[in-house]
Amino acid sequence: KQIYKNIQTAIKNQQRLLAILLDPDKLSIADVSEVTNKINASIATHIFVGGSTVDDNRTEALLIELRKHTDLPLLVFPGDTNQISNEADGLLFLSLISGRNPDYLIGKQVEAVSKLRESNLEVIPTGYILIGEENETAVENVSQTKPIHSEDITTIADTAKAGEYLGFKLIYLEAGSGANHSVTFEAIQQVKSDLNIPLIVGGGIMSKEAFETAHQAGANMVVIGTAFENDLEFLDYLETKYQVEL
Ligand code: 1GP
Repeated sequence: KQIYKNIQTAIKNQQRLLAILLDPDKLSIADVSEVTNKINASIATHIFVGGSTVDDNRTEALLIELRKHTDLPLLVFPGDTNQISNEADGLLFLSLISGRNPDYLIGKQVEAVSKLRESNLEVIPTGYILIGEENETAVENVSQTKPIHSEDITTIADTAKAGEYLGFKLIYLEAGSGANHSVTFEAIQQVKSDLNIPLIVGGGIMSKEAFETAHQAGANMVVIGTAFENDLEFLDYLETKYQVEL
């Protein structure tokens, strides 16, 4: 159970982390080899697997295939308890702390326990904060919760800090998959200035500039899904994996 420890070490060494989000509903098993070749050659450090709604068993089948093709840590990023699979290395154990729906704060988590008890997954408690306009994201739809408005930076920062005080090990600022606007520089910076746990930022990161901005604002890990889904060359633009030391 090294994933969280390795994240902390990477941050200490000022390494930028990048997770690629793969949606089992969109990625076919036949394409895994090509997709993982791209990921393995890129600066990606983690693979997240999940989606707001995924048919039963597709997550597990994808994880089994991914494991054949990559050594990167595989983390389930579950939209629901049916996505929990022992074929991953770890699980982001999410609580949607921007919302006020008890099902997504604690209900689903209790439901997940019987599966988790029998698994070897590294369970990483994650405070999940949805940010943006109303009626924009699948997360909002599925969870029936409102996002925190992107300009309400105080509430965003206070929610993240409350997550830290509650004992979450990660905070994840989420603009929603395919969002038109990623989490703003100001929001990330404000959250980070006062947070002592690693910060993940994702949703709508569609360009190298957006990736750089999120890291410069203080994100420790950036998550990219849609941009890579749309264009398998996208990761090539970010940075080369092996930099020449001068
Ligand atoms: C969604 O943060 C992730 O949960 C990634 O979003 O698909 O917009 O990259 P994108």
